[in-house]
Amino acid sequence: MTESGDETVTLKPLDPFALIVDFRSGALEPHTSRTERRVSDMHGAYADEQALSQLVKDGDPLVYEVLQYDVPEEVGQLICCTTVLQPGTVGDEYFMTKGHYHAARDTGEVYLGLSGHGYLLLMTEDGGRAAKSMGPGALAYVPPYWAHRTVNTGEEPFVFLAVYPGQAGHDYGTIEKTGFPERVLRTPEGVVLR
Ligand code: S6P
Ligand code: ZN
Repeated sequence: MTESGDETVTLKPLDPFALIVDFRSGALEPHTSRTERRVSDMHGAYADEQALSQLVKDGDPLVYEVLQYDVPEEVGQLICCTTVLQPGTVGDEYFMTKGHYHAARDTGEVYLGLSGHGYLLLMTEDGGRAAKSMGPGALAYVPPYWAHRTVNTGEEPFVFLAVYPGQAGHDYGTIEKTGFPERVLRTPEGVVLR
């Protein structure tokens, strides 16, 4: 138990552990949870809703999965997980994650690129925006208060490791309403952020 000011935080004991991350595939062993998002989970995220509906009819492909070894969602804990974001497009927009603010806005996050290539898009509620190119070895810092979304601009899965505070939580609703300022598009001239 630790005390800081008026707050008393109780940490449940958790044994140290070591996991194996396969940098190429993103496999995390062991893991205790796996979340998958298919095209049908992404309604409203892409500009071309018609292209999205067609993809759903054509087999509803996997867009990404998140593998995690769960720890208590509490102050003091760190959550580690891998994301495997498949290559592909909806219309001319590259496959991407839903994107979120942390429900506890004052929590940051670290991303480490493991394989494949893409972008990390970031924004704040008061108009801040940023885009960071991601590839193997890229270490990106998501400061507190910044929403974040990743986009796969390559031909192979874009795989990264994320580490974030246990109490962070996820707010998807705000992004569903506002979207991100940039879309990442496949064009004849190459990748364009618009
Ligand atoms: C969690 C962290 C990542 C994402 C994952 C999927 O805070 O940022 O693990 O959850 O990349 O993205 P999203 O936006 O669907 O949670
Ligand atoms: Zn996050």
